[in-house]
Amino acid sequence: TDAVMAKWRGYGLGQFIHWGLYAIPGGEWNGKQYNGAAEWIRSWNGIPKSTYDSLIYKFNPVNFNAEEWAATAKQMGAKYVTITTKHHDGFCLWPSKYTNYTVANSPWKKDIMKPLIDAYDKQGIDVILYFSVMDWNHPGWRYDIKTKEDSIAFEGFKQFTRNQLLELLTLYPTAKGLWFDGTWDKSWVKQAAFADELETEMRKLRPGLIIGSRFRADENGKRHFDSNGVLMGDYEQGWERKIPNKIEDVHGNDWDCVMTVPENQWGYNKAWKGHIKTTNELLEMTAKCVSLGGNFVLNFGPQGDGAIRKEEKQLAAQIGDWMKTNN
Ligand code: JFZ
Repeated sequence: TDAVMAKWRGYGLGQFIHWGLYAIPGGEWNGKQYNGAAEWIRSWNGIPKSTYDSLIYKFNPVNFNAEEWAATAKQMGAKYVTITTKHHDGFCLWPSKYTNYTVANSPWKKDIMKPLIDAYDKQGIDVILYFSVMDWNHPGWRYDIKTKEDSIAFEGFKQFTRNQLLELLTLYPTAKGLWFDGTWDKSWVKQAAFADELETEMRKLRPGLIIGSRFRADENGKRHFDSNGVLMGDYEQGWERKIPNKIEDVHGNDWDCVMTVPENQWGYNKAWKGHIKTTNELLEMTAKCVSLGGNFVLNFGPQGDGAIRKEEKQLAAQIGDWMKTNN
């Protein structure tokens, strides 16, 4: 892990990819533009589970080109990429054998993670797997555990989570680490002992694996330190759309800052909402993060058809031009 982290510290700029079924509606439902992060459309828009889940039958990204995604990251000067293997909706971009809710059962049929990881590997760009523990598709997932029935269901969910993580680490051995999300619910926060066990298992299976601190996030989604104030994870995942002001703010920890181009949109949104950050603003953020010892990870939300929107391609090219001349 030390050697992998030594390399991680030198990344500087990274690319984040949010891609899944939510890219198909792209922030719009029944002709109405919805006011929230596009990847949360099912939840905030009150879309019935069965209606949302049937988006799987529309997942057929004919313009998906893994080489092009990796080339865009390369052009931007990104040294690593974090890709959503599964976001909160539970849809898996890999053919997991632990659920039917995967690419394998979409019209596309094929694995998305494998060609992506191969393409990024070929460009020399390291891959980190984003994984949401919260899973709106799984029958055993709970916000909170109140009844005996809840706890039985949640035990099944824990095994499912364990199986999926070990599956990912087995299927994609070149991935360097994990970026966790959806760990803030009461149900998960109370599973510290299980998380310890699972962490040991993951590290045994994949020596050198790096694990983000949000694996242990508390109920407020805050960065998680143990009772001695030691960060629980190899790097701090707490800098979300915000940048530390001074070096003291990071308490000597490794950290990454993940950032959106519009205000708070991670998945593809047809409408580019709120203030759209300019290339200069993004470069300034990159420089600030790097000067404070962190990595800056810029989010891309590819379209439902698999293409990268032109605004993002343009940003990647402009950032890349600056990176080339200013290293
Ligand atoms: C989460 C997701 O809900 C969101 O869709 C996206 O994937 C983002 C990268 O992560 O959103 C969060 C999680 C934690 C905080 C804020 C937004 N936080 O700790 O402030």
